[in-house]
Amino acid sequence: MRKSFIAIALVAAGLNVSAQSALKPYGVLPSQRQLNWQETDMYCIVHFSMATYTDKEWGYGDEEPGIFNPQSFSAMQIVGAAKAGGFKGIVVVAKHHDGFCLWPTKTTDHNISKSPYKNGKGDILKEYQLACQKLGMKMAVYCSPWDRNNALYGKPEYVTKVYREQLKELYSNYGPLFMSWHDGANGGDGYYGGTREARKIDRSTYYGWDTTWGITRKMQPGASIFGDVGPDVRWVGNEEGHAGETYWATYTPHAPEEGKVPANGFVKDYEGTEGTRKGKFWMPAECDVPLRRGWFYHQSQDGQSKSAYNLVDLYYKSVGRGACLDLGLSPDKDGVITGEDVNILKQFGGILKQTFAVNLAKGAYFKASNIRGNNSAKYGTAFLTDYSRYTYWATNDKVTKPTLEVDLHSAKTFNVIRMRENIKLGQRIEGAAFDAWIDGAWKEIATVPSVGANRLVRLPYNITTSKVRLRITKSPVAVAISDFGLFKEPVHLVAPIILRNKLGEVSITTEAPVGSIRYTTDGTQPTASSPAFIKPFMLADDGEIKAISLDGNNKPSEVSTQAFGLSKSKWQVIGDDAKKAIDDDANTFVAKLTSSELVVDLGADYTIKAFTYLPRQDKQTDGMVSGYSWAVSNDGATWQTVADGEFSNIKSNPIEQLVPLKAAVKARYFKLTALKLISGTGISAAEIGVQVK
Ligand code: FUL
Repeated sequence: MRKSFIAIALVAAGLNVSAQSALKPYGVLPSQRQLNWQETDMYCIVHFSMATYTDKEWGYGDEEPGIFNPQSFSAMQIVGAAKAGGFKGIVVVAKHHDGFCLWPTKTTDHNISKSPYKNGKGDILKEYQLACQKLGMKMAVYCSPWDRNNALYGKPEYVTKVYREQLKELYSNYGPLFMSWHDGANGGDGYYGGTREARKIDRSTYYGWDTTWGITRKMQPGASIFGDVGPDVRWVGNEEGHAGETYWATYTPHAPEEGKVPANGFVKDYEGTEGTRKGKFWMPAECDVPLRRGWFYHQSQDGQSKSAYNLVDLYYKSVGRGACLDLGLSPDKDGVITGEDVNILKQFGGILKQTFAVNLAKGAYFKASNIRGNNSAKYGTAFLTDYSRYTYWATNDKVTKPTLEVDLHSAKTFNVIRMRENIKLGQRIEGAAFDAWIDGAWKEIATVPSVGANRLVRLPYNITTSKVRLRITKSPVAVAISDFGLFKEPVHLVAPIILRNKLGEVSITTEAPVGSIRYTTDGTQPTASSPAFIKPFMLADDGEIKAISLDGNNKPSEVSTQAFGLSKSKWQVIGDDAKKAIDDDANTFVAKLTSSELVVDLGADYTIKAFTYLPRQDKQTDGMVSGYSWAVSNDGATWQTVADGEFSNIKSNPIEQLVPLKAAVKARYFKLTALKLISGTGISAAEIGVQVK
């Protein structure tokens, strides 16, 4: 009698008396090692090996160990630079596709003990391990399955006696490892013990991954295994460093069906960018991207590293969408990160530190439309700002579209919103909106299609308000939100944008008004006393322009750098209409289906030092050149081939390929011939060019 009276009274008071049981997990869930990986947020992958010395992206496997001889290799400098950037670990490329092992392995002679480094007593992996221990950084290894040096590659013994043994050595001597990184570039031509041939393997069966991963699990149980399709961490499908705006940590990978491969050949890669809603596996994405243009150090790419603000942008598009960021670092021939790259990392780390130092929502009054079972002690909003990713605010089972009002007590200015789900209970939310109280009314300022482990909304402008509201707009089940934050990015001066038109005129602009723009054309860093940019100027030859913006107090922005080849204003494409390859517009491209040549008349004789090839930029691969020959002529009739080779890794990282010629050559015509394509027939190109200086 008395009991039911109380119940009626509570219902009348609008309170929920139905006891809510513990919140049920939704869908597939992360393992403990995946949670540990997720919390790493950002780490660096370091490419330093044979290709550093041969100036290539992929070594062929015939490199002499004698050329590996860094004079001042410093694991402390490299790991320290990553740490200053806010990264929490490094993945060491212990063996790249060329097969050279940076540790004294027993599995092959092609290793560091045969190099002059420390008189054959060197062990780069050990040096990294000690540096990581000293600096409190996590360590992981990348051991390329594809080995262009090994005579056994392609036979079962390579997997059982070489590759797995190499992994065992790495696992037993250099742990604890937080990841074991397995890239997907497999099979093709190589040295293979001197046979110099192409070897094809069946990617799905050759490596016997189940057995290999059994070894990883046993010897490094804490290591998350990265592969194109997991099993613990998937590739995001591009080497540009971003996940999809809609991003699911769950994934059902499937290989393209025979005969149904779309023209781009990238079925699973595209799917990796967003993942699969209600996917079969918990398999979050890693976004890998090099800081420089390529993964290895190339002097020709000095001055072209991503700026700190480029990295900030990528951070929001990777970590800010719930994935992890893996930034490529490339020590130079001496064995250290260049001063320029060190500074960029430091600046990037500083910006993030400053941005996330103060959560402006901490101490706010949170008013939730529903709290699970009215049990604030267990499911209340206080957990939103306690810095734990796993304590959370939850709603009743039937409440899937709750709102949360955040009263900041006074006006606060922010441009970043952070929100996290407790992923131990799965990825649940399928849509959320954010409102700000502006001029006496709620105004929607952003929406997101997914949340997961981390969601950062970066507004392009500051909002000043005393009240913010979160609305969950779609969720199949009750929500479990572990974090809510508001932050403000430090103000920065916008670096200028440098462009050259078809006539060869350079103009320099900024997105926002600045005090002045200063520039140089001789490769030196611009300062307040460099020439001011007033009007467009001619740059007919190739060259490098550097520019800065200055505010009213002469405070400089970061430096923009733009390299240009010989101006194409007087060029003509011979044979047919392939003008889009010489229109100085990276977004247009030519795709010839029946001929595999592009021929250009430069209009006059030039002494050519290098040529460039920018593949199509539309994410398609038909006609994309991976093997080339390049010839010159003085009359357009007799040709001399002056270069041939491969554009390594062009499919995954389709950046401009710069090929310096062995000796400069005087010519009026050049011809690029595609000898090998990623897919399709003929040849395609966004731009082709030459350098004459
Ligand atoms: C890819 C490789 O082919 C590239 O050379 C680079 O190592 C990148 C991180 O992974 O699969």
